[in-house]
Amino acid sequence: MSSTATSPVTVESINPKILKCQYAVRGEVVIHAQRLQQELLTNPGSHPFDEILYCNIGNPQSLGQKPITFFREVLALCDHPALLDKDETRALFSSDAIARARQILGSIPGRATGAYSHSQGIKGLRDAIAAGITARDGFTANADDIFLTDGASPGVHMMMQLLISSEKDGILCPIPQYPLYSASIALHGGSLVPYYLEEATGWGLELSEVKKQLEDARSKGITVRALVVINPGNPTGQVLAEDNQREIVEFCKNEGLVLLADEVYQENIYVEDKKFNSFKKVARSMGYGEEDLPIVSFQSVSKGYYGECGKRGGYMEITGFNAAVREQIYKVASVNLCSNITGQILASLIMNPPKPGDESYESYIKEKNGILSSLARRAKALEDAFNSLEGVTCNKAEGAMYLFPQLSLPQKAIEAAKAANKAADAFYAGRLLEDTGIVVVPGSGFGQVPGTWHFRCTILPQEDKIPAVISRLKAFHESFMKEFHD
Ligand code: DCS
Repeated sequence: MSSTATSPVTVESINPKILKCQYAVRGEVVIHAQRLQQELLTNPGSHPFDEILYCNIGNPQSLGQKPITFFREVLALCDHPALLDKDETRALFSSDAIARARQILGSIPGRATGAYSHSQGIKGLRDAIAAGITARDGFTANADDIFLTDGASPGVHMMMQLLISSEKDGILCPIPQYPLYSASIALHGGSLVPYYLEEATGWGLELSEVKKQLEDARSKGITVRALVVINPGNPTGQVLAEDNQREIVEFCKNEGLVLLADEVYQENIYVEDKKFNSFKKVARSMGYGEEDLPIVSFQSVSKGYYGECGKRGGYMEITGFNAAVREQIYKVASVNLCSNITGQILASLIMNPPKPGDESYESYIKEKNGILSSLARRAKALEDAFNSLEGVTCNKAEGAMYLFPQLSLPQKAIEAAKAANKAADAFYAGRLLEDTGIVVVPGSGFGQVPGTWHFRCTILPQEDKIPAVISRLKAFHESFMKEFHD
């Protein structure tokens, strides 16, 4: 089909909400990187680097992180149950993986991992997840509150779909934010009500700012329905203190807001003085029950030390909605039939890893701690490197998988960006890519205080590659600053 004039579908005729939706994590810089990668393949030596290093996306296994053995053993056995009847299996798989696979298969009707499940997910797996949450929080979780999803993303979309009827419905979101939120709000036709995280206090969440933005939105006739909190933060990496979380819970309760708690980085904390607390736990420890406020917690198999992004597993735990609303949420889940079963099994495993005394426990802990301590070292090395550059300041990555340094760029660079019709940070990211093969995401993709420039860089390249990444970054930055010196 070449004639666009007669095409029944044109960019002008498709849903304008799709045109409005943006997702920079796989945006222009990344598309350019893929082009360069192709050029390197067909014409080696055509660029000043021999590989593209994707620091744009939190996709650990794509950069060489190994999966956790126990999780994969259980998945393999569940997917091919005939292995359980073979003698060799006992030599190849750990006894607790075999026992877990048997237990999981026993909870799946007909042991059929190729069958659709209940639309919230297999009941036995939801029981296991609820038990994992109870052990984590010290407050009872309920399997009926768990909705298993293909990664956290579909859960977020489902909640936006539930809460947004028109642009009069607003969702309070942190800025900078992970652009799933802005994209999903745009797709569902709502209004993003921004609250700015304070960079000077390590990306602090100031309640006075949230209040101000809520009032401002209300004065414009927007009904604010929910508050999104990403903890630990993406792209900002901060971990909220419990006092701060209490204030947020209190605020949501008083203002009648749904608290959408994105807790996918709950295992990614790299500093001794910070600890993960789920919002539900904080609310319950304040004495608030289900009836006091609705809370949705999102969790994913893509993050943590497991990084199983491609398996598409996750769940949302929904509390504080009345029965009639829950029925509607269930109905929407049932339109999608169910999430994939491998992802469901994995979600139950990350919430119930091996325990002391299990055959896998020692090797599991070694793998887990190895990954987390390496991530902490990589975060610190990159943070120090960014802070050593002229005109760059970078907050600590207390958690998550990213650094979000601020760039003070010379006026000439800002003008050159304008002349190229680009935001200054997109211009910088484009030049970084062309000079070094390193792919980062410009700050504009996450939102930032107007007039400030940032980029997001993951901490995920394997540890032995970090020195080379740092020296390439440094050399590029120095020559960029020299080129555009005022
Ligand atoms: N919430 C946050 C805060 C995330 O960072 C991500 C993914 C998700 C939800 C959804 O992930 P899943 O659907 O895989 O569970 N993070 C993206 C990012 O910033 N880089 O890689 C993906």
